[in-house]
Amino acid sequence: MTTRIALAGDWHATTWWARDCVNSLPDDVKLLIHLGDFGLMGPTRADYITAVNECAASRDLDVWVIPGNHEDYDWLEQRPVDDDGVAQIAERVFVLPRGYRFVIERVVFCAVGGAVSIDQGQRTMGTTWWPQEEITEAEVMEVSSGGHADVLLTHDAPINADPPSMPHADLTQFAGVAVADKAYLHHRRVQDICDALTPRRLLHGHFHSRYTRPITSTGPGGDPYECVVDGLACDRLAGNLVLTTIDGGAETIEEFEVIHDH
Ligand SMILES: [Mn+2]
Repeated sequence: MTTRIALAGDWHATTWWARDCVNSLPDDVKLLIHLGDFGLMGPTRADYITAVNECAASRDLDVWVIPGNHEDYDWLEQRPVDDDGVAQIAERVFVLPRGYRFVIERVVFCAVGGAVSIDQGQRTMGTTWWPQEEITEAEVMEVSSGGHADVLLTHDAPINADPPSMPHADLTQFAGVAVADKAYLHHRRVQDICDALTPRRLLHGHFHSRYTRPITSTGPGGDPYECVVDGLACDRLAGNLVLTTIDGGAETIEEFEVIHDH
């Protein structure tokens, strides 16, 4: 069997973009996994969730969301979850908990959302910024204890990927030393999870930039391993969406251009 799924970077509750993404997909794609900053804003953006759901339902497609940092975690934590911690927020829209594992065509995936909002100084806690956005040390331990996964899906990037972002000195200037340090510590935590799971591939969002970079690091027991890191761009940009073909226990990624003339 061959299964094709879509992976998307940040949408920031941009309804027209989300619609165009879903409507552009080939008919055989029945699952879109979103890598965070989807725009989970609860009742304040119920229109967006409804629009994505209707679009997905019309194409018989499910949307799985890995939360990012710009999501209303207070609202999210109130959603009922199933035995695996998955919250169904609409008929075709599901939110995955940190450390959620699933298998498609013998490829083991692990999803771990969360990142640090570097502009939290300009935001209001509980209204436009939520401290639950961060992966905690305890969560790093818990996710790591699950052992190897083939593909790791995150919102933040592992530090070894050196994602296109502000250098620490510039970030300190912008956000202050405490937030800059927190952001870098968070990249380190994603790297720690990566080093425990030793995936051959990691895909993430958050940096609004499409890039591919092989990294080397050290797994459990001190053995070196290689991982190909893919960052996806955000809404309105090329490189926001990729297709993944999974066949015979292996996955291949292809670029996908969103069509806007439906
Ligand atoms: Mn983000």
